[in-house]
Amino acid sequence: MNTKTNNSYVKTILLILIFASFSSLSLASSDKDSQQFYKAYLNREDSVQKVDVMVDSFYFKPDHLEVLVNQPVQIRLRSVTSLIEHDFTLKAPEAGMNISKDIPHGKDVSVKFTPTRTGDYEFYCDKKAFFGLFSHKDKGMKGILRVVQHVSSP
Ligand SMILES: [Cu+2]
Repeated sequence: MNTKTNNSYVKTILLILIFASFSSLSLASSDKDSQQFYKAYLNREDSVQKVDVMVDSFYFKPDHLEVLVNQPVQIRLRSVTSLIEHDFTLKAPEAGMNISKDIPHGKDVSVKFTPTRTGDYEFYCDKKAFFGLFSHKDKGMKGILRVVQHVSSP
């Protein structure tokens, strides 16, 4: 009697796990299909490329950014989270970017840097949640900064 109950319990757990892994797989693939890179706005007066990014648990929006190489970039990170602190981390010193900036909840924080090499660079939130059980990055709080060649203006 007891073994039977245990078996059905195990089966239920297995089904939940299988379903969970399938649903996360399909989510990941649909994300890749709909990748669109948001171009930073180049301010002609100060030659700074500017972009606003919304920050919440657990995402950046937009999370695919495109900027020009060898031009200063300013990302304004606007936290709309009510309790949790996030950060903006981008570790690519070979491309002139070595950023780790805390974003207190509900605050606006700006990061400024100049990418010196083209390519795709991952940025993410390096904070941990639930006593280090998972990272915000694991929950999807990440994105891609695409650095492209300088295009001549028409
Ligand atoms: Cu975070």
